[in-house]
Amino acid sequence: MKNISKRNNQNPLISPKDLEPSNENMIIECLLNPGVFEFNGKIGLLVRVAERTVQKEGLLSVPLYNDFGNVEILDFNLNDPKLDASDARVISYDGIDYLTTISHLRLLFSEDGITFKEGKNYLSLFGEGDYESYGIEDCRVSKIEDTYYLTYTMVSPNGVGVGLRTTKDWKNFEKKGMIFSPHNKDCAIFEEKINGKYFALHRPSSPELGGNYIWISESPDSIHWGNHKCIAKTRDGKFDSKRLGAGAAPIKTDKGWLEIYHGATEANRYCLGAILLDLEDPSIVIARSELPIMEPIASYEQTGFFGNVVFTNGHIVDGDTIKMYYGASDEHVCLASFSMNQILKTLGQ
Ligand code: MAN
Repeated sequence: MKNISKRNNQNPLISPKDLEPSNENMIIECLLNPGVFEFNGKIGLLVRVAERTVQKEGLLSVPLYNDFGNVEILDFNLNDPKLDASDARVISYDGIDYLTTISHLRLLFSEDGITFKEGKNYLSLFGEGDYESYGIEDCRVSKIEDTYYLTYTMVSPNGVGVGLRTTKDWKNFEKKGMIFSPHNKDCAIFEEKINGKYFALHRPSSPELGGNYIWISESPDSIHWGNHKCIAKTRDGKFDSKRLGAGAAPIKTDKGWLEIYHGATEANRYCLGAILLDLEDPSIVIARSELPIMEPIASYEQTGFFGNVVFTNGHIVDGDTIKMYYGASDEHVCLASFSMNQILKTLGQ
């Protein structure tokens, strides 16, 4: 069964033109991949805002944060043979990679889950320090007791790792530093402890031997992680043949922990699949999608900043319904819903 998701008919819900850039030198290129949470009776999105410097004719300009946290601009001549600009997300010049955009995270709130406004009196979250100098991306929000755990991608010339910040009120944040060192991303912490321990899904990359696989790890305190186990690998000829990574925190069902994840092919086509993990020992995989539960088929998912992408890292669960927020073409924030039971049926449950 394919595409069992129901897209909201107001999609895309939020697009780059809907928000103001963080300063006058920047333009918002993409709004994507929100972390999702409930707070004070509202639905909150922690949206990734990817900004680019204003482009000049014949040049390709990329933003960088200097040591003082200010944006600097590097210009490359578009005709320079040392420049490889074939991927909209990252360029390479003379063997060195640069991001075309820098991302920060912005808080939006909604009463109905469809119309979102920027939270007044709430600050955006920016990259801070040496390990976030190219920005912060794709935050998962997990709530355990009264604390929200924000796991996000830290990007810097040192590599791509997973950062953790926590908050109780979305105004005061505690920085816990890097919890998974490079290269690692797509980290979601389970929303309850299992046998007294925190669990997290994450995605290290091992290019020579191994690949871009989903791993699970446990921790006594959410900061120090161990007992790493690889639970889901790429599969030749399937929608997740090149890379895969966890979405938001897994959903507890009576059949197991249900995780919606993204899988991409060699051609960078990003689809969503599901995986079911054992309730007592979530390193045991009970079932996994053979076919995607959602594919990029809407026009706004096929064409955009980086086309053919549906990517999720946030949802709200309401009875049997999963209201899933997702990035379409790395450019817009969209909403689709799933029946949990229908997903479980595709997994033979
Ligand atoms: C990577 C990340 C995501 C992005 C996808 C698709 O997984 O950079 O943020 O949405 O690629 O481009």
